[in-house]
Amino acid sequence: MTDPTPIAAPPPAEGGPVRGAAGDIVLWHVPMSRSMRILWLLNELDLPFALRVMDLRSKDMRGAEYEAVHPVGRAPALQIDGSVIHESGAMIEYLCETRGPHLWREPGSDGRLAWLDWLHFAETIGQHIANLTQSHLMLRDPADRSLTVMKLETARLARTLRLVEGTVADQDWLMAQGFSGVDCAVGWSVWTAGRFVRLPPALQAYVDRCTARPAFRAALPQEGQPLLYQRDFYELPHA
Ligand SMILES: N[C@@H](CCC(=O)N[C@@H](CS)C(=O)NCC(=O)O)C(=O)O
Repeated sequence: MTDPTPIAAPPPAEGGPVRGAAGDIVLWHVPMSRSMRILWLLNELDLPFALRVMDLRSKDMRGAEYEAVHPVGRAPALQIDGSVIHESGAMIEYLCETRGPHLWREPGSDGRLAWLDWLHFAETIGQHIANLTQSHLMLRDPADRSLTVMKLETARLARTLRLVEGTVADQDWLMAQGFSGVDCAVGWSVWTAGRFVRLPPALQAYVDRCTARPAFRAALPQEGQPLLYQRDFYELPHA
């Protein structure tokens, strides 16, 4: 990672998306959120980039500066090659395609289908994480939470993990040939899912392999950055 100092966002192009200088990569990042997938991958690829850190609980993501980059106000956003990508899966695919073919599976290649499936399946896991994060952490008044929905989402999250477990029980990484970009997508999902469900041994071992990677560790929140999750585990509230 190069200079982590915040840099000014490029001004909005007239009538079009925000455009940075070609060659500049800027990641808009909420520590521990889905944007960690991208920070991890950028570190794996050892690419130069600038990091803009935001706090999900502050007005950072609703301010005019970020609105010019991501009008929907979600994280991550990746400014790259004079354009903006607004979806973490698309960022992983584009970064691997253009900067890390060894972590990609190109169309027509062996493993392409599985690689693509894992990339998108990361968000099947991610949607339940988002729902549980909202219920456990974001709602100010606990009375607004639905225990039924929380139980359902916890069970649905646990079920999604079975697909990953079935694969990483027999091999270290999602692709039999070794670590690839989809491990950044799914690995973050499983690591975060572990705050809401107890991971079975094969999944915990997979998470341990992910977290042992220097590039993963470099993507963890740095001193003074806001923590999205304050607890290792969020128990379901009692009825
Ligand atoms: N599918 C999108 C989801 C983006 C997303 O919803 N990110 C969350 C953080 S993990 C967010 O920005 N939440 C704020 C909000 O929903 O207002 C992706 O993977 O990039």
